[in-house]
Amino acid sequence: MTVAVLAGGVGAARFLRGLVLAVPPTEVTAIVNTADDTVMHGLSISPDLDTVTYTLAGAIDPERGWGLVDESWRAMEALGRYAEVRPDGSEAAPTWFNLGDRDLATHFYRTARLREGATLTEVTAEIARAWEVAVELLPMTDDRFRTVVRLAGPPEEEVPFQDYFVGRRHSVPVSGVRFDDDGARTTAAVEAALDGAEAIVVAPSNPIVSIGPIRALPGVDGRLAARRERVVAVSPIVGGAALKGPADRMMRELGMTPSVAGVAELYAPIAGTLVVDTVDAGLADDVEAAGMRCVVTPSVMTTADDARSLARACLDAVSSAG
Ligand code: FO1
Repeated sequence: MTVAVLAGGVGAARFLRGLVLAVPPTEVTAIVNTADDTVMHGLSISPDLDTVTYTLAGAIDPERGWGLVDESWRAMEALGRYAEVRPDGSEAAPTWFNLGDRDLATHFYRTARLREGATLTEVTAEIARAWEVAVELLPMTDDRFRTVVRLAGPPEEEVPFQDYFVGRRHSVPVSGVRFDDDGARTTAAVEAALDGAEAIVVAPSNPIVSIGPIRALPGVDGRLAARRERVVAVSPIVGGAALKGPADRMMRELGMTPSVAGVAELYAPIAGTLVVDTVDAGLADDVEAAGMRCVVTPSVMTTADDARSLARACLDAVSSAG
């Protein structure tokens, strides 16, 4: 069964690790959020693409969920010397965003290839090949597309996504999210995956800042809605809380209900089924009232086997939807 997965970072990567135990990796395409991308030290960094690549390669740091396992940090330590002499107002030598020594090689390669004129889609495929990842990894767009977060303050201010997420450890209240998209478009490869996959899974990623950007690209919601019976979403909210990251707080701060019912309201236009954890079984009626079928199954992915069972439940939901 060919499967397309709308993916953010850690939650999606763990889901994909299980999916490739349930179907051959060559039948899987991941459409990955690039709205978290940033430039540090002049290097093009694509955190969600890297998290998915490293996880599928078995090289991710399992504790952090990002970056490489057994990483060393000598370049970051060496940068500290320059951070001390940097004049006021200079952004040289940022040390708040941690780039491991071996991880740097990925950013060197991506940056150099983009400068040579390669597209992000091409470079992502090359990086995946280097890591022997057989899943097709597609950035959601080859164009510049950035999430901008409005902090509630005071004072209220807009900051780039990584300033909020890493710089402020996503611990400050948010009053808005917008996308700086410059007319970005999907690629032909993304469109082919959305139109052709036998099943489409919305991974358990943040619905606002991970799945939201993919859905904001022109045509994506329309393509998903047209195939709604083949689309299944996994709730990233379990028992009213996000398993990782700020999804629950963000939903509340932006006026949504941080529960599987709130997730159902967001996804009902594009997905026929919502998969929720057993702790949320009592909210199945609310999910159905929002217009989605509800599948209740353990969804916390502690082991690869948990992830495989969750992936299987998603594929079964699509098969039984006809
Ligand atoms: N997340 C952090 O919490 N702190 C970091 O210093 C950090 C550095 C980093 C470097 C490369 C990379 O690919 C990812 C990195 N992340 C870091 C993770 C990442 O920024 C976020 O998890 C995602 O953007 C949210 O999906």
